[in-house]
Amino acid sequence: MQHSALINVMIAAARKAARTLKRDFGEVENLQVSLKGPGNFVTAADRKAEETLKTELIKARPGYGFLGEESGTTAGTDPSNTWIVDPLDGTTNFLHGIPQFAISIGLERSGTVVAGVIYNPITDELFVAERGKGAFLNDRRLRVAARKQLGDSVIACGLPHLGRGDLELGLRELSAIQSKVAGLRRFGAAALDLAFVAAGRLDGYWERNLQPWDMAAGILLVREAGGFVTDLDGNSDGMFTKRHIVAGNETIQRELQTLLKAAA
Ligand code: 2AM
Ligand code: CA
Repeated sequence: MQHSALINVMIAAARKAARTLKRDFGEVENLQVSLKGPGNFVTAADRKAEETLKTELIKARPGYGFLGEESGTTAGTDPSNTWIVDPLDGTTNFLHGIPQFAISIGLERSGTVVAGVIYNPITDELFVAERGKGAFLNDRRLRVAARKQLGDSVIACGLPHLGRGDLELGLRELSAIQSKVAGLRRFGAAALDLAFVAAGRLDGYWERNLQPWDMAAGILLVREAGGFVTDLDGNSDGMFTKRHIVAGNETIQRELQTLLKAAA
């Protein structure tokens, strides 16, 4: 598969950071039995992965700005290009030895995400999208699922939990959706949830309280796979400011958005 030079830079950075992340994940699996748990170790793994990504991406494109979950904003000399990076999406899964986590790299150009790479080091699944050029899993072209009935659909969501989010609202949203779908899932890694929508594994997905680095690459993947993404109010460019998202094919996305809006 021939990718652009830009995508090759992103893939190389992701693979490099993934090598240490994968090694650290093996260690985390061993630490589950210790009373203290692997908390500090995971924080260090997360930071190390972001450092690798930042170094590699800035080396390849020196002027670009950088926004990372761990290090925040680093301005570049080129104000129109910014990397939006999550070195470890699905931190809680990683911490518990659950192999559902990923590195997510997006490139925002003049307010639009134009390239995205999401990589799960454990499954070795590499999701890639470039604006106008489609979405791919490893070398296979991706299309969102074609299901038109919510009753046939498997939908993923994020859920409020201890210390995060509005639990009552989360319950209202769940009860609005769960009786209408073939299955509800909660995987815990937003970037992979979006990648799964792009791959047609999930028919739809929604979540609140997300950050731009959780969503940037995934939004492009879904759209390049023919899907639709908006915030929960139905705006197609409000996700980064409102911090919520709903994705799916045209029909399922609209139906989910309408039901969730009514439940809010
Ligand atoms: P993270 O693993 O990088 O923190 C889980 O519902 C999803 O929400 C994950 O993609 C997780 O990303 C994201 N998320 C964003 N902010 C979070 C927070 N403060 N606590 C837990 N998950 C968060
Ligand atoms: Ca994240």
